[in-house]
Amino acid sequence: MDFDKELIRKLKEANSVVFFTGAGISAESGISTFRGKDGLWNKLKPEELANFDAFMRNPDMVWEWYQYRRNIISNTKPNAGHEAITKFEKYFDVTVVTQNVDNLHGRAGSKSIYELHGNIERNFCIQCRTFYNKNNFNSTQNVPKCSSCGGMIRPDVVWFGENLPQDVFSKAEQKAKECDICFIVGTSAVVYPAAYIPITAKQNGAYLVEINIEPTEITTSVDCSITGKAGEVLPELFGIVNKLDKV
Ligand code: BV8
Ligand code: ZN
Repeated sequence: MDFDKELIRKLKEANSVVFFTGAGISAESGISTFRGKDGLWNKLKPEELANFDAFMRNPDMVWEWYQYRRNIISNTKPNAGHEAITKFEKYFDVTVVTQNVDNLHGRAGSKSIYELHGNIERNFCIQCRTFYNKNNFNSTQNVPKCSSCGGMIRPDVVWFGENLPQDVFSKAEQKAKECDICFIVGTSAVVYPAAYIPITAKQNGAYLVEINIEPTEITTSVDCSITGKAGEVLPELFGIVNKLDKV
């Protein structure tokens, strides 16, 4: 794979790097994306499942959907794309800002991760906010009740119409403002305010690099667009960096 000379020059100089990721980086782990041809949102409407009103209307159906996704995620593992990002930590101050709730960056061992849309392995009571991790409910198909107040338990993910965790978002935004290079990996960049992260990086002088199998909403604003699978491009790119005499 041939990489743009300017990108190599930027990698030589850079210290801090942000990886802004979406469902595409987990596609090679067998987790379907949202908008791709077999994407989740093609079969099911986000407003019917990934929002609070839908949960209150039919908690068991929404819970069952998250149990179905958890089951897929727990039977898969991080791929070469997730792993390559951990290796970049050898030469750069790396920050992962992800929209993914699948915890695969965490399982790959990335040290600095900001989960903008939460994590499907965590749950909390909607009444008293007691937290429960996934192992408490492996097999329960119906929405479980809180042992301290009897309230319904929901996945700790951000649903449409819900605010992102403010502290997580503002820290991620700060990292975007400080980074030298921002990689945009496997995202259609249409969900807000998450999609402001690469724009904020650009506005603060970062070099934007997109890695995707097809053009997206943000392709016209990036400095370097690499067409390919994240699990193939990122290990190759790390191979190049490894040969650069970066200390
Ligand atoms: C909010 C968790 C304040 C749940 C998710 C401004 C403008 C327009 C709309 C809005 C706006 N501000 C707010 C909105 C509304 C809404 C929004 O953005 N709507 C969009 C659809 C227009 N935003 C919200 O509701 C947010 N909250 O704004 O609160 C507020 C409060 C009250 C009233 C108003 C506002 C909350 C949004 C978070 C929702 N939760 N996930 C769950 O997972 O169940 S979003 C979910 O969908 C993901 O987290 C992710 O963010 C998004 C999916 O996007 P991607 O990850 O990019 O996946 P996608 O399939 O689209 O693309 C995959 C890409 O990978 C493709 O490009 C494909 O080509 C590529 N690819 C595939 N394979 C590979 C690959 N690339 C590389 N390698 C491969 N192998
Ligand atoms: Zn409770």
